[in-house]
Amino acid sequence: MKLKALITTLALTTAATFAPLAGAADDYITDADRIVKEADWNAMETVTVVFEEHHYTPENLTFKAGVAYKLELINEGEKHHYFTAPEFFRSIATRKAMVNGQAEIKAPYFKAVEVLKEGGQLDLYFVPVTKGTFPVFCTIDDHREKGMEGSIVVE
Ligand SMILES: [Cu+2]
Repeated sequence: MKLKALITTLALTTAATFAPLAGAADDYITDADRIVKEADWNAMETVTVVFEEHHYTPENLTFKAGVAYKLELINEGEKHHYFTAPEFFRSIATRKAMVNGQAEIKAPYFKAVEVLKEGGQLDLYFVPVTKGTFPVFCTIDDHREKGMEGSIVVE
């Protein structure tokens, strides 16, 4: 999907849900920044996903549009694993990603994140914006075929 089309989708989808956008949005990053700023981070909900060979627990996630979330991605497996969800990552307003309380990454959105084996952890702070069902999977070797996939619902 082209960025322009995504922006239009974001504007149309969010207008009726929780945060009215001022006219036609033409700047994805500005909109995401505003949504992040306006979210109630004191009411943030924490969701944890554990990676192991070869599955996510839980494998299906549900988020509410407009709510502030911390998504903890923890790898308890013996291999590295990906959390690849490009459509989902572009449907949310990302605040930041934090790695083991030691580093923060600020970016408008991600395509995939890799969490390293035996205890690696990445925390993603975001606000779901666009409703829908999005796939998530691991792109390493045959992990997806072995069951390392799931779905993310934004409602
Ligand atoms: Cu994997």
